[in-house]
Amino acid sequence: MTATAIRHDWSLQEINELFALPFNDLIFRAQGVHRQHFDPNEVQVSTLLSIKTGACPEDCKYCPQSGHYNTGLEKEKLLEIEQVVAEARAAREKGASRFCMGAAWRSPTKKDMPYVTEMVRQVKSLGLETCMTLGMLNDDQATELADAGLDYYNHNLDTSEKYYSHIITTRTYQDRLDTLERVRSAGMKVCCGGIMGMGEDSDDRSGLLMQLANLPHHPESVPINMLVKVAGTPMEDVEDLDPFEFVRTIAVARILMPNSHVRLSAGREDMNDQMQALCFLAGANSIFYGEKLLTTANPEADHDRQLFNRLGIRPEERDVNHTEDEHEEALVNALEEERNRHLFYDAAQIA
Ligand code: SAM
Ligand code: DTB
Ligand code: SF4
Repeated sequence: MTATAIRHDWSLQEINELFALPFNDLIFRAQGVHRQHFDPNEVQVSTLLSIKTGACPEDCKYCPQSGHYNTGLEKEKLLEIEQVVAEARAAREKGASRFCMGAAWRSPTKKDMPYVTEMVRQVKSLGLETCMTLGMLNDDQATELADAGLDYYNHNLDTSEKYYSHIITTRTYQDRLDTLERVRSAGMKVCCGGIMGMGEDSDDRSGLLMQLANLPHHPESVPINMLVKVAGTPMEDVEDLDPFEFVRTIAVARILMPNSHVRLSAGREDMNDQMQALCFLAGANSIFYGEKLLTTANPEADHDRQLFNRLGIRPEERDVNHTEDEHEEALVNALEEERNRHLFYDAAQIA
């Protein structure tokens, strides 16, 4: 078995061809890639906290926090640092290894920065990895966050470039790409993905994955969200996506970005255990853990613990920032182990 090449030059046609594989072949291939790069029985666990809720000036049609729609959400000012740290400590006690703080902002203001950087410092001092999602950043803000020790910045592209203006009109795709570039240049790890089931077509799902996979560096973390339909948003009645199409999206993300953590992100509350197991089989190896996402429900932590036990999945201790060389070495060791154990057939046979 040869190592999966890390590519940044995928064409839409190649990606569409992966999506079009018979389901079993696609999953087999994705699982093969997954086993070359990760322990297949480990899943990274993050907990989310909304540090500033609602009244967002952006008009993202999926979002309960946009001030453009009436979703009945109670808005909140930026939380006190002590409250954020207390929530982070509680998440750590429950077993999270990363704490993600989200704000309903278009961008942080100058006045917000000392608060959010202090949150990073204090949450990090608990031994947790830190992630923030605060909207668009300028160069100085990206540097300030990196200097505070922020590990990850989440900034989703959400969908393809072609479908973007159907979903959001208050910013452009290029705005998003610019922030991603600033986050990278400042030295932080990138968390970037999208939402499925927003009425997009299959080219849009391929187009999003093409954008992500053809970035100069793959995002370390790729959240694949299933739309949570919230009453009052323009997307409340959008047609359901075929769940197998969602699983396929995870499988293709796994194949295109072998070293990235692919997160089975929002939408698990509406998925049964079997569907989630299929997503793990397709190569998802990260989840949000804890009863709440930002403003909507997530499965009970107890239920997730039981699901992990039933599937023999262990929470990943910490996300280690492997270089591509280290991955290469880890890969050789993992392959050797697989060969010795005769656990898996050569996925390349099907490729
Ligand atoms: N305001 C910042 C931004 O947009 O980057 C950070 C917070 S925003 C809520 C983070 C991400 O949550 C969005 O980019 C979107 O992908 C996801 N999201 C928001 N509402 C969602 C929904 N109803 N279903 C699934 N994902 C959603
Ligand atoms: C991501 O891709 N999904 C998370 C996180 N990154 C910030 C947010 C999901 C939000 C779902 C709707 C809500 O709870 O408000
Ligand atoms: Fe605001 Fe982010 Fe929601 Fe868009 S996704 S409305 S930017 S909170």
